[in-house]
Amino acid sequence: MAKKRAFITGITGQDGSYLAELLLAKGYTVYGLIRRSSNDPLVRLPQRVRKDITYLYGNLRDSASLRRALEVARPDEIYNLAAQSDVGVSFKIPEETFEINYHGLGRLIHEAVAINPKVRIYQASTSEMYGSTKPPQNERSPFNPVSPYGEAKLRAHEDYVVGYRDRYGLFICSGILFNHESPRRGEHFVTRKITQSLAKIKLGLQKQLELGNLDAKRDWGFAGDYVEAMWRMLQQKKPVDYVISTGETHTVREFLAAAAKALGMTLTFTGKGLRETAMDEKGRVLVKINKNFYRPREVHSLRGDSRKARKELGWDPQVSFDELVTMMALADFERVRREQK
Ligand code: F7E
Repeated sequence: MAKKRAFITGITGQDGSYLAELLLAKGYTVYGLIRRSSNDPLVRLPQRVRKDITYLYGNLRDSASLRRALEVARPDEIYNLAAQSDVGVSFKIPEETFEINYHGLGRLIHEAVAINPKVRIYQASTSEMYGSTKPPQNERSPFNPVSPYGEAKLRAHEDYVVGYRDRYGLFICSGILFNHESPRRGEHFVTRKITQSLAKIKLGLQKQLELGNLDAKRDWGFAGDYVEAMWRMLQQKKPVDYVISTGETHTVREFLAAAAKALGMTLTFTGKGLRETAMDEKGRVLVKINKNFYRPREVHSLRGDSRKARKELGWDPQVSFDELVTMMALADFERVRREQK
């Protein structure tokens, strides 16, 4: 049988790198869309995987570039992981966020279907679409996004995933993924920001860490587990949308305390709101609140109910919250220590 061909947008990100590894291990030929840039776009991809991927230049703002890349890749499966994925930043660049996260999907579908009407498409949808909906959130919960990011992703889901599937019978589905993290997570997301800064503090390279809202609750899973669910969705007989989550929720404060513990530090929290601080055993203030890291509107509490995926896809998260935090904290500690030498 001919090898299956997969096309991944966003291959240079955390999820793209884990998904590429998974698909290569399953015997796929993997094509990755990358933007032309002066920095090395492949930094997050482990060396052993880099050489097995065919990179094609293009981006979601440019239909002609997508067409050219897709004509080379001729994929059986497309995973649309490229996005302006920073929720806080989306308040500052709402048009650009819509351009990529909404119109980008439209362009990708039009070009892909013109080449192969039977192509299977996975769309990276998100728990941010739930916004102010109270937890637990599942496939039947109402969507109430509170950020330009959440709104753009919701419109893409409703117009292109649900809309095109119903109207044109395309094989396209959304994975509604709750937060998923790893040592490869981008450094501006709160989990990596915490583990990287604590590693530097522990090694005497940084004095303090500044954060925003510590009360926000997130359902954090391991990205390596979540890409398995993406693949399973495209192997189903019919395209169906699924919530992918652990079902457990923790505050940012809990993540911070657990990461400190993994590095042998005990944090004591005092004060409230903007005056809250976290001190170490010696009374040194390691964490302060900076109002600039608060968002104009916040998603206060997310906890996904992924029973449908567990039942129909046979998918289960393998890494617990404590294992995830420890994995990230130790990976950053080792990396910072290595780079220091
Ligand atoms: O924020 C709070 C912040 O930026 C988590 C993206 O992958 O997951 C991610 O979106 C929480 C928020 O992720 C800081 O206010 C406090 O409540 O790590 P985050 P996110 O916004 O949940 C979803 C599923 C996606 O789809 C997105 O693409 O942490 N927080 N202090 C902070 N957040 C950041 N970034 N930095 C802080 O200093």
